Amino acid sequence: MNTSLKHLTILKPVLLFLLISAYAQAVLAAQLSVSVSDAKGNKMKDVVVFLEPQFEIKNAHKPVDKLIDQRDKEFIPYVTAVQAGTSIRFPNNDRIRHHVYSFSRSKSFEIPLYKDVEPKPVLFAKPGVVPLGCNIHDWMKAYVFVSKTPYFAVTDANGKAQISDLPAGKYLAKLYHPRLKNWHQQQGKSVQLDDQNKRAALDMKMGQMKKVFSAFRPPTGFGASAYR
Ligand SMILES: [Cu+2]
Repeated sequence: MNTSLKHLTILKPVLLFLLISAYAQAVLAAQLSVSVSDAKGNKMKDVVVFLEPQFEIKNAHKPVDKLIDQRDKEFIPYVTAVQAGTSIRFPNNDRIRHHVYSFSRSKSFEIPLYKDVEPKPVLFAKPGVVPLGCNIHDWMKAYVFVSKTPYFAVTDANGKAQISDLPAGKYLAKLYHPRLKNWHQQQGKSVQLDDQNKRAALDMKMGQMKKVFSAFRPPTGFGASAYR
């Protein structure tokens, strides 16, 4: 082996290390924690916190299939956020039949009455909001927020959401909730994530809220509900 080749052999691991650290820096994997409350300071659950990156996304995640359950004649969860291009499964875990549908502009679909056999997953390709209903049980309501970007999370019962694996850069954080008025017109809160700011936290307030219609759910065991 001549000397230059020998040098290369020694240098290889060094080069590899440098390459890996350069890549890790570009990816950064920062984390943003967001706490959401309403005007009175009450913690808000089921709020989608979504980030609009102010840069071009390079390493886009491939969406993973999601699931919206049907149990005790309710959709679970009430609010689901997915990236555009995600398929959602709608298993029915009740002993009675459901008929899932939406007339949304983002995704209009219908899964006619079904019970034991899980229907084919439904693809949500277009960003927007997709309200779900059941043709049999009027009170069954759920919402799918279809996001343009892969950076979002839904707040838990304590009003907290955490978005992880974020590349370095500047973002606008925005909110969606079925009761939030004019959510698509909000300015958002700016946040910069980099090596100096890898773990950021934001407090966000809900804007004006509206009432959403919810149908009466008859008590179980009475009237028609006993048979449905
Ligand atoms: Cu139903």
